[in-house]
Amino acid sequence: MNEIGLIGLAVMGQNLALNIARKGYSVSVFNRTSEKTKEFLEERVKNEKIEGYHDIKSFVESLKKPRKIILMVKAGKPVDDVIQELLPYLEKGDLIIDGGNSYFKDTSRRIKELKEKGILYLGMGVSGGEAGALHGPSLMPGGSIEAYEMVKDVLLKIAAQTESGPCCTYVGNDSAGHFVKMVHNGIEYAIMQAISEVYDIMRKILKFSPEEIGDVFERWNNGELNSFLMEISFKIMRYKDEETGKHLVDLILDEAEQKGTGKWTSQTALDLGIPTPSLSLAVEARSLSFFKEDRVKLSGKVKKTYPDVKLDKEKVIKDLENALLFSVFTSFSQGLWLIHEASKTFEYNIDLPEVLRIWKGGCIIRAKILDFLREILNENKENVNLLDSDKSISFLMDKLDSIRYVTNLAKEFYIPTLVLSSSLDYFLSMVEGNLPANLIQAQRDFFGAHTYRRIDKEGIFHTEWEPID
Ligand code: NBP
Repeated sequence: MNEIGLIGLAVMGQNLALNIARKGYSVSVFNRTSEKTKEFLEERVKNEKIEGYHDIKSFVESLKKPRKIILMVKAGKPVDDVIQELLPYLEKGDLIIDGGNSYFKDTSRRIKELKEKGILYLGMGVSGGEAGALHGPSLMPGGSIEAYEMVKDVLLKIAAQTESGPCCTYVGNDSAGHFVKMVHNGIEYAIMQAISEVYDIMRKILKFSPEEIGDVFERWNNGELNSFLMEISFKIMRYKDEETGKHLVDLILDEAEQKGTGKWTSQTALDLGIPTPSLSLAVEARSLSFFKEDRVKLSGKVKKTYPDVKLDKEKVIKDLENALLFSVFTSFSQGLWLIHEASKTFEYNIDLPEVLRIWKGGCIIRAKILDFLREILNENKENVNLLDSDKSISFLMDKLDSIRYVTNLAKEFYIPTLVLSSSLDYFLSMVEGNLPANLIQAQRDFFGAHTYRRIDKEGIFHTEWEPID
């Protein structure tokens, strides 16, 4: 009898199964296409105690009761299909853990449906890609605490280990785990886009080679910007295509794909009324990139006249570093505010500093700046958008001139900076006591009698702006 079952042997499932087995647990695996199970056992399993099964019944029967089954299949319908296939063989008290990137509302539904059948369910965000899955991912499990307790020991062992402990914690009730993973990915989109915009400026304005940009990125990675995404970016800059000897990044088509988590983050933020412009603009940037043919066609129609300016390259690099830090900080702050709001609305009961702690290792957005963000949150847990702290304001004000300069410079050279600019605009909006929303209210009242409130007296008002007959 094996201790853990795992279904879905694509990149994530294979590596997670090996990780679990290497921590001393016996694992049963199953994959819809049997051939993959065979290949996995032959090619990757050495001394690990992993057994493959080719039908779901014998897979379930190979597990110790109460059974603990991790699903690492494609999000969406495949998860429901697998649950339906498992159900005839499961018993009350068994546990299913969905480790995929499932939409949090699907997870809530599944938790409810399975609870009625006496089956426990955890929705667990897993971040770190294939290397993380093998060597230690960041794990974000959510659901009932009872379900978490059943697999806590395994999860804490397979997660990435940092100075502040394993990168796994009980995130909260219901779909809290998948919600936090979704926002993690939304922040990931924003940071990736901000790095790409900074790269674009160095490439097109400073005329740096990928090699030179790699050197700048590596330098930054040794400072405040230290992070997994910075590290892979400098490695990407130096990578040469074997066939052509050219920098591979220069040969990659500029159409960014997406699987949905970034879009869901923005959609949810709109639903909950929480401003996340940097996260949303990162999704828009990917969508815009996809219209390659139109972009190429239109670029031929626009005559661009570039300013004749002499730039102090070292100063521009320092400004770019500051602008990136500004954007990273504000992206995290938007995402955390969204998690906080969701925690209240859906009664997740999420501990935000704990979320930041488990993002410190294993995951794609692991970064040095998380320590600083945690310090700010620990000072005042009610400070949900992170800006209401002297430390935050002084950090951002230090970089304000830089991000202003960088975004203006980019515009002079016709370079779009959707995330850098929206990070700046987010900050400027949040620190502005008077926004032009008064005019919006007047317009709404003018054409739709939607009413407005006044600054000089209490009450709800409507004005007959002009006779309608
Ligand atoms: P994929 O997301 O590509 O899914 C492939 C797996 O799903 C295969 O095992 C496939 O079986 C199985 N599957 C499908 Br498709 N439809 C099925 C069905 N109807 N019934 C049973 N199994 C079905 O794999 P992945 O990239 O390893 O990701 C797994 C999960 O982890 C996803 O939710 C993903 O979003 C999430 N995730 C991925 C990463 C990453 O870096 N890739 C990182 C973090 C989280 P088959 O072999 O028979 O087709």
